[in-house]
Amino acid sequence: MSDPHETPAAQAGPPETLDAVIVGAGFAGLYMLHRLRGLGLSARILEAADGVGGTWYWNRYPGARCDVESMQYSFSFDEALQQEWKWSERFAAQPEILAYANHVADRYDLRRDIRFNTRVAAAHYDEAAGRWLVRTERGEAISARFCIMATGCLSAARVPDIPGLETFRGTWYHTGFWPHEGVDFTGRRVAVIGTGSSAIQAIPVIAEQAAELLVFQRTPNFSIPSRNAPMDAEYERWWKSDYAAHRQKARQMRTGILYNIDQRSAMEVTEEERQRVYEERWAAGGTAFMGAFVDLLTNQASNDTAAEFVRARIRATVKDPATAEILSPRNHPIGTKRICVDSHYYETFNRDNVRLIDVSRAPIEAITETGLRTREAAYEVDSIVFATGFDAMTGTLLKIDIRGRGGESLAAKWAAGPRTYLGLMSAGFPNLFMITGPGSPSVLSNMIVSIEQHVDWLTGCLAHMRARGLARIEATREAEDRWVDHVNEVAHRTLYPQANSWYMGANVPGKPRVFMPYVGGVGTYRQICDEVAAKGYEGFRLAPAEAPASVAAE
Ligand code: FAD
Ligand code: N01
Repeated sequence: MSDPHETPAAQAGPPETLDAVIVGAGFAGLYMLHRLRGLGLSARILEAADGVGGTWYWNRYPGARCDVESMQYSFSFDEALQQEWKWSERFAAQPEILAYANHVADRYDLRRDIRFNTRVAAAHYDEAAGRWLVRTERGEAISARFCIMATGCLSAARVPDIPGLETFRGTWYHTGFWPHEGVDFTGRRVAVIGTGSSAIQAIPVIAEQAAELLVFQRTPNFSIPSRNAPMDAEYERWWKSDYAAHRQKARQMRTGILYNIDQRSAMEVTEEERQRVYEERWAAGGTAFMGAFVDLLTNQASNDTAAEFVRARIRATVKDPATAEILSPRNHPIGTKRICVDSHYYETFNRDNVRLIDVSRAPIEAITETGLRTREAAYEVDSIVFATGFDAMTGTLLKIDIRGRGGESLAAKWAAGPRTYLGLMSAGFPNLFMITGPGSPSVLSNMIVSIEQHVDWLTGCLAHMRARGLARIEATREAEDRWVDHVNEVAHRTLYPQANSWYMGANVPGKPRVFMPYVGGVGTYRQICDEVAAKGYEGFRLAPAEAPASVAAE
């Protein structure tokens, strides 16, 4: 297993000077570099991995694929790119998405400005110079006017703190840093811990190989069949015939995904009509299920009807009624934890070599030399797969020692939860940007749409500053406070806060319970960002390089 937290040692040297440092070479970092070059700025990406792709570099577990259709889960900024690239399936698998990221890096000649195997340890703002000093784990230093964190919302994989892992004599893996050479589970007894999106994709594939598969479930999730299939030529033609216009529509949608949302409430139609609509969505597959009625995430009674429909499908699919019941989610409204999309997940529990173990009441207490022990029983396995998720949205950022004005640390500032203006900047940290940061739609959306929107906005902002001889931008505390309140207020108009989800930080012991993404919708959010820019970057303080903050233009 490759350890993602180690970078090879190198000599420290004098700081290199650049206009901008970008941390991370996933889709966000790659596109940001491309746009900064377009502005004529000198920029470099620092990337911990030895390749591009971010999520798709690290998450190589069996069954990994996107759940936003590939025709949409792809860049839209270059018509030639979107016309020429051919996706082989409705939902591309990880190797194909990684190949796409590599193609993008090569096509736009990005690699010459990426330093791989380089993990950023610290970023400190030098107020006098108006520059960020970025330090890597190897001790290299780069001085840059702008520092752009493209570090990803789901890039700090978490192995839960279960005692005894070091004593385990078998092999163990985490879906979020899977061995590049793959894993052959043939003949092995395998434990999968977790039943989130990663597990739900991996379990059916591992079950086909393993001699025995034990699935340790703490909380069941709702999952919708993907109906994945080879790319339909007619569908591809439809997209490509007017790609720009379709993308434009997608950008205005709540999720940044073009699909039909039924504008009726689930409560205003007859039971028969509700079932018809759900059946139709279930048969079509994918996350569009949540668009069956307009109020599924705001009205508990409506949500209950969708949740019960899925539970009925689970009962109809899983032959053993006791197993079906354990797989049926009852402790959160459907969609308030990230809805899963699968290929034959529930069917997998009909296999003789697969067993579901409910650890909701009898948690896993220890890893032993030969397997796992819950409060009730011991299980012998050869391999353990942790599909236990991420310290999402803030985890990766806060692993970096980020210090802004007056040496204030971002970790201290965010101790009670992330505070940003628009998910783009945090007050007190001038010229430090986040792509899809907390407080933006990010993980509630087609992330490539949200990445492009942030990168485009930021490119416009930097061009604006250059045209006016401005060198510093900072969110004001007042604008940030207003935005944080707004993000909370909108979240609490929905059912989302009812779930113990990673959106709320609930999966990490001790993490503050704050709803982190902006639930107001991708289209609405874009409009807000555009209005902010049109009003001369309202809520930000812009200043020439050497001007003290007190005389800066508001
Ligand atoms: P990432 O891809 O996470 O890239 C961040 C990069 O930053 C990584 O390469 C990391 O190594 C690097 N990095 C982090 N910290 C440091 C540091 N200190 N120093 C140097 N480098 C650092 N979203 C969707 O919209 N649709 C999907 O279908 C979908 N499927 C997903 C499936 C999986 C298995 C997972 C985990 C996520 C999925 N997502 C999906 C979300 C996905 O993370 C985003 O779509 C997108 O890939 C994020 O791109 P990014 O560039 O912002 O971040
Ligand atoms: O992680 P998760 P993930 N004992 O946090 C369980 C994206 N993604 O990697 O719910 C027992 O969802 C935990 O249980 P509980 C997508 O945004 C997309 O699967 O905390 N169980 C849960 O079941 C997704 O939401 C795709 O009770 C323990 C699981 O581990 C996000 O990434 C594919 C435990 C973690 O689920 C994260 O998904 C993959 C313990 N000690 C990922 N600790 C697509 O399809 C944790 N768990 C696009």
